[in-house]
Amino acid sequence: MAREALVIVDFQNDFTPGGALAVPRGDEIADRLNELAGESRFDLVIATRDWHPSDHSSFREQGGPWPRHCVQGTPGAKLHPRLDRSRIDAVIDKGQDPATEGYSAFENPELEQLLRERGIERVTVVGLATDYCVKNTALDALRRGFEVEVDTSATRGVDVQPGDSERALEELRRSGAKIVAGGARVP
Ligand code: VGL
Ligand code: ZN
Repeated sequence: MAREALVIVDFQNDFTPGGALAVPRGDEIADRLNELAGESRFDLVIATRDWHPSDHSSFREQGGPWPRHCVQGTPGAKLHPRLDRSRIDAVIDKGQDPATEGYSAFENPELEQLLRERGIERVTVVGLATDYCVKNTALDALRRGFEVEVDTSATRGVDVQPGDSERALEELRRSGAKIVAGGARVP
């Protein structure tokens, strides 16, 4: 069996209801994330954090598209309190570079290093947001030669334009990712 990692993308306060850049119903995935993180098929469970300097180029004040969010060290940048930290083996921060959007967690080279070190061949990508950081992290994983699965029971999208998340999943499917809707229990 291929060695497998779970990558939980940006499940942080600012991306959940009440946060600065709330993903609609973003908090709904908490239980499913914890359930996945406890599955024995994962040899490694990683949580990523969007971790911006306060003058990041993606903020409106700097001419970017987003309200200020996930500023390093602020409460909004903390992992969501309902994420069971005891199941997380490593936290990888990204988005520090003021010059890039930082949508892909692979912008931090530590992610690939850790996956290679542990002999991971397959990654399941979940978290927030489907149409930005989940999408770009999963596409980068494919480009780097990993088998990629995205479990839509544990992702939610921003959908600035209606259908963005559906289109992101379609692009991922075309690029070679396996899209599953896990968590459904057959009675
Ligand atoms: C994200 C917008 C801006 C994400 C991060 O985590 O999907 N989206 N920064
Ligand atoms: Zn961001």
